[in-house]
Amino acid sequence: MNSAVDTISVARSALAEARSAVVLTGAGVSVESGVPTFRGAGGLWKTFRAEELATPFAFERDPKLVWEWYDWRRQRIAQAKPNPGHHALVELERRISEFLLVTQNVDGLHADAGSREIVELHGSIWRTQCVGCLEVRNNREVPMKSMPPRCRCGALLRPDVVWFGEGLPPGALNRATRASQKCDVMLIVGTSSVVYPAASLGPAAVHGGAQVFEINTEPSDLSLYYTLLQGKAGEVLPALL
Ligand code: BJW
Ligand code: ZN
Repeated sequence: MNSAVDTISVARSALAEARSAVVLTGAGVSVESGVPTFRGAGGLWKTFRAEELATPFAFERDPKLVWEWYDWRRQRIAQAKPNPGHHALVELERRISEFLLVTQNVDGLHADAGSREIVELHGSIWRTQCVGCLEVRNNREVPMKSMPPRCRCGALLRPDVVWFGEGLPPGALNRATRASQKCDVMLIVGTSSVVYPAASLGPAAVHGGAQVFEINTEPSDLSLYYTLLQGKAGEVLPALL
């Protein structure tokens, strides 16, 4: 018997019987849409790692450099369309009465696909926040005309995302944590599970008694706590329906 197919049928049955489910996604779910991941092959921009650019210190030191990275990513994401993995999660939401999609991604592709109950843990690349007056605005300008961009009040604008050392939006983290603690099934899709507190949601679900399945092309840091369905999100997620 093919064990990968077997675990897929176990996951499919668990989802069919679930009253409540949480799906946690990371950069891997958008790879098949052409959006690069942060870590591993293709995870570097120039010679920088995410840990060097996604920080308030990097922005303070060199806002233009940090904006060049975001502008490059915004251009890639602007051309991206949701893939079969994103679409399968829309259908899953339609089938399960209590459903929450928790994403670490800032690309907005889950909403583009039609998912409705979404918690964005790390913000959105399509909003800016003024570091002076703190105003948050939608911003779809691609490429950015002035680098780094400035607010009407004259202060610098930053991407409205969560950088290392910054707190997650408290409402978002609370909602994600509560749902994870009480769900019947959790799917963890396309994340290396190295960034906290997002990575703690899987263990919270295990602790609450949920069946937790991980969908990833490679084992992650926390795979031994979950049932791994190894493969591409765009192929495995549709197979779960
Ligand atoms: C596929 C695939 C396919 C490929 N199909 N799969 C506890 C322990 C240790 C450290 C900490 C801790 N608690 C807090 C920390 C500090 C820190 C942290 O976690 N550091 C670790 C790196 C060590 N966390 C924070 O600072 C957080 N804030 C916080 O905790 O505040 C309170 C506090 C402050 C100060 C001190 C202590 C506490 C904030 C974290 C913010 C993360 N921000 C970023 C940038 C967001 C904006 C942007 O996009 O630019 O979020 S970093 C980056 O990593 C981004 C991502 O959302 C995040 C996670 O990455 P993800 O999604 O997992 O992507 P990859 O690339 O890592 O993995 C892709 C995966 O896909 C791989 O596994 C592939 O195999 C797979 N894959 N193709 C399926 N087709
Ligand atoms: Zn301002």
